[in-house]
Amino acid sequence: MRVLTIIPTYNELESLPKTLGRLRKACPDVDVLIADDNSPDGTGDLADSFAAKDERVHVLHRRGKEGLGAAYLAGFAWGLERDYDVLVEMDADGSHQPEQLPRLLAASEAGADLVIGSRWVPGGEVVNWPLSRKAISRTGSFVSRFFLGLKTRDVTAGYRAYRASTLRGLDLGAVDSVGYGFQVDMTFRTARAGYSIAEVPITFVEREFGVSKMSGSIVQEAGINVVKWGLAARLETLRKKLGR
Ligand SMILES: Nc1nc2c(ncn2[C@@H]2O[C@H](COP(=O)(O)OP(=O)(O)OP(=O)(O)O)[C@@H](O)[C@H]2O)c(=O)[nH]1
Ligand SMILES: [Mg+2]
Repeated sequence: MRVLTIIPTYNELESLPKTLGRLRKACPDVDVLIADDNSPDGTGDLADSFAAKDERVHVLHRRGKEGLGAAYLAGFAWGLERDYDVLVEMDADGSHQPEQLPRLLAASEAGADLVIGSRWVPGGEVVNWPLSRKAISRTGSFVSRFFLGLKTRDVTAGYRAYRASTLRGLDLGAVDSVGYGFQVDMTFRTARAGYSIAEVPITFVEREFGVSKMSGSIVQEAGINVVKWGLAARLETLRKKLGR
């Protein structure tokens, strides 16, 4: 199984070396693609210096800050072109522990079309989050489950392993959400296309360094979209029924 881990970065000068070092140690056979959006702090140059020393590390330089979703879509395209079997999403900030990647990969190898590293299944946990952030995350998953009819417990989670066949089967060109909404959007598309989704418990650790890119507007965008997608899907089902 050829695995590519995509790490999107925007101003992660302090975090990236730690995360990359841990990942290369925990999973030496896994290739890495750093997708940098021309970080003003020079994360892209730092990524280049790692790539120059390590043939398993690659860098995708992007024009400017276009959001997490756009960076992942570009990373998926890069990996699919190169025939990787599994494409992993991992934050640069240490929230997704590289030492737990083998758990995700085991579930992927066992056949799950999408594996989600989940905070909200038994055994999953969050370290260093205030109650307010936990509430936002759990509410986000609850609202998404309710409106989108999903069974997934952690719908907004960003630590994931997609089989290449799953990504190939989705219309990725139609995905235009950024931030939080991207993960919900992708979960919904995966479930609707009939692919299997497995959740494995992870310990999510809040970032130690750098600045959060989470904002009220990202949460708002995600919330509005979830309601929109849910209604559109129900309308489509209804239309099909009436058409018969
Ligand atoms: N390439 C790229 N990466 C991004 C962008 N926005 C965020 N990221 C990266 O995506 C990952 C997750 O972003 P975070 O800022 O940690 O978002 P979060 O996890 O919701 O919030 P905090 O952990 O509280 O900061 C990190 O590796 C970021 O550097 C972007 O516009 N472009
Ligand atoms: Mg983070």
